[in-house]
Amino acid sequence: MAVEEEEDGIHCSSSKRRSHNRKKRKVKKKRAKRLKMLKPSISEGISPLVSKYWHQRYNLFSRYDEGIKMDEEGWFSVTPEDVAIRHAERSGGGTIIDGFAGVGGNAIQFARMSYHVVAIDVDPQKVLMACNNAKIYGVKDYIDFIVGDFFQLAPLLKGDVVFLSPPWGGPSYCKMENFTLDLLKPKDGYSLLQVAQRITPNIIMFLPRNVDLNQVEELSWLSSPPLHFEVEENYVDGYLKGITAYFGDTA
Ligand code: MGP
Ligand code: SAH
Repeated sequence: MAVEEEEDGIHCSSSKRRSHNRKKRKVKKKRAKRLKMLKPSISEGISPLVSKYWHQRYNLFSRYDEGIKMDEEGWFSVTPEDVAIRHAERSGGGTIIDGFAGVGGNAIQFARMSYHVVAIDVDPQKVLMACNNAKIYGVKDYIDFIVGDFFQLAPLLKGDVVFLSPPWGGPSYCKMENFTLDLLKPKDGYSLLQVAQRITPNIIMFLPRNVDLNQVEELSWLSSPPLHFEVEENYVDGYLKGITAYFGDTA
């Protein structure tokens, strides 16, 4: 005889309860599966800070699922793939010095256009990740990876274009209403452009969307005569992601 029991405020017999529990388990399983699809897995090393970028992972690297590697700074700093493609298209080619290469977002797109890339990063782990990521895109052989400080290496380098996407001070950069060039790391924008100009006047800088545009234009006046100059807004899925300044022949 079925025993009537009260569970969760619902009256049910033991057989009804079994099927009720089965249904509950199924719903739980489905919910867990859905959450797995929506949430980054802990085994991927995704911190709460990185989670927002993880949701944009295919905009960052369309081949993300093939084994792309990034650390926390890599996640929030990598240039979205479409923007990096744009930078590569506008660079004009030759030998590109990527002074702050990170996990390789830009270097890979320069290399995909068969340009020779010198990819520098001060962090050896980033260079390893960039190298891994370049392998996934099949362009490792176009890139010379160097672990080092761009400011120290610049006087020794030769190249046709210098690409600069330095640290902006972390994701809190956007809290600033007006991002001034002294906030760039490890040195301000003026020092950065001056050092890069020792290599070539053809310079591309990827900067925060809230950057002080008057200051960016002033950078072109560091040279006499002033460098050709142009700025561009870079959107992904309708969202403004950053601003690119083009100097010299890239403008
Ligand atoms: P974001 O503003 O932190 O993200 O970075 P998002 O998703 O636009 O934030 P939202 O909440 O405002 O919508 C946007 C893009 O800027 C990133 O995808 C990176 O390409 C670039 N970026 C962000 N940071 C903090 C850096 C940085 O320090 N250095 C460089 N070179 N690029 C950065
Ligand atoms: N464009 C890159 C992201 C660059 S983030 C991409 O798409 O992946 C900025 C990088 O500058 C970080 O990886 C950081 O390690 C590196 N960096 C900081 N100081 C540096 C220096 N003095 N010389 C070279 N690299 C530096």
